[in-house]
Amino acid sequence: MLKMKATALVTTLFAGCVAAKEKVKNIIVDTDLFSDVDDVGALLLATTLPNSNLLAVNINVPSTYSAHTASALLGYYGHRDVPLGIARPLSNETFFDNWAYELGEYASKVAYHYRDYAKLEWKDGWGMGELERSVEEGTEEAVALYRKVLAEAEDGSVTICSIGFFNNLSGLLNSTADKYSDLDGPALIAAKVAELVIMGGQYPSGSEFNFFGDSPYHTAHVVNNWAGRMTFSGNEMGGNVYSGKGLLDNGPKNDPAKRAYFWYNYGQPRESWDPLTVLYGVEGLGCMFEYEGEGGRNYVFPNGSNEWRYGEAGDDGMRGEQRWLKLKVKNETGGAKLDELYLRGSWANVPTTGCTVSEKEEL
Ligand SMILES: *[C@@H]1O[C@H](CO)[C@@H](O)[C@H](O)[C@H]1NC(C)=O
Ligand SMILES: *[C@@H]1O[C@H](CO)[C@@H](O)[C@H](O)[C@H]1NC(C)=O
Ligand SMILES: *[C@@H]1O[C@H](CO)[C@@H](O)[C@H](O)[C@H]1NC(C)=O
Ligand SMILES: *[C@@H]1O[C@H](CO)[C@@H](O)[C@H](O)[C@H]1NC(C)=O
Ligand SMILES: CC(=O)N[C@H]1CO[C@H](CO)[C@@H](O)[C@@H]1O
Repeated sequence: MLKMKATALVTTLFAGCVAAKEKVKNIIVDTDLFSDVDDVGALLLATTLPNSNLLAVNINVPSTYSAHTASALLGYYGHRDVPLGIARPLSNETFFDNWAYELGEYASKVAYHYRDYAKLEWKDGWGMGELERSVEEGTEEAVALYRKVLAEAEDGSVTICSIGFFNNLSGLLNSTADKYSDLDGPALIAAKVAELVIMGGQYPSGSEFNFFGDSPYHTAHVVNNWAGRMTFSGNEMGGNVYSGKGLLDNGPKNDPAKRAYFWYNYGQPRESWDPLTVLYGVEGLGCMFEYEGEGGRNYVFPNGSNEWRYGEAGDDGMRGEQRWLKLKVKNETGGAKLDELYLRGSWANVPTTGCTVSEKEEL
């Protein structure tokens, strides 16, 4: 009954906004799956959009729980074998909202309750030591994973969606020849990466958390030195689009993304910085987005603030095309589109066999 209702809703919404049919894209997601639930929305899209061929997920925060959560989500949404990388050294941190004292922690909960879907092992009774060892053994160091996956990909075929911090990408730029490739970081990127799509910054200028929140030097290193095509998704766009309500109201009862949204924001929708970024990364402009700032380049200051500059060819002469994204539809329409895509992805992935969380753990 509920499923039929949701399907009807999805069909109706889709009629109004049909994205241009693009070809399937090779996607790597670089996520700070930890302190905000919109990373879960983004991973739901990366694992379920028909045009997404997810090559790898890299995590740019060191929490052991982030790796277990990503592994559980990948397994649940049918991508158990997608390789997972994480920045080391690992920590046992969990998120605590000591800023607004409003938001809940979801990562350890998703990781634990959906552990049977994960490729990373989590046995009952395990403490931090075992959980950490499981991540050490079951994931790769993030920069090594970038190099491996890029080396194996077709030339010019990879879209990287950066929806968190920049340590791993900075490490990729600094990397040198290894067992995966004779090319150094910049040469490997030039050969393999079609586009780097970044959630971060404010446009045309301002200050945003992904840019300043962890290591603004790494942000500046990546944004100011990356030679290829870059597209930015700014705070002003995702911060005005709310999504998740559809999933909370009409999603499958035991869907992990639905529960993550519930645990994090107590039943309220959430800003959509990361999911919009992945949606663009996979589908391109479609009917949702348009470009701004053509002919200019983003510049990041050492404090992580950024500014769009239209200059002489000079310093930037060797750099690729850069634009920032603007919504072409109303903010509400953008949120409704995301909700519709979350519902499609989650209803298409209700496990029919094997371990179902519903039978084991009613939450
Ligand atoms: C978490 O990490 C800290 C610092 O490394 C350590 O002192 C503590 O024992 C760890 N906690 C658990 C539960 O393993
Ligand atoms: C990469 O090298 C730059 C200096 O060229 C340095 O500032 C940055 O910290 C390095 N990145 C990493 C992840 O170590
Ligand atoms: C919609 O988002 C834009 C920024 O993308 C913002 O300027 C505008 O105020 C928002 N409109 C509403 C009604 O929230
Ligand atoms: C960061 O540095 C730039 C350049 O010095 C300055 O214009 C900007 O106000 C600073 N941003 C913040 C948030 O302090
Ligand atoms: C190889 C490499 O540079 N990896 C970096 C990824 O980011 C972490 C910080 O979170 C650095 O410690 C690593 O050096």
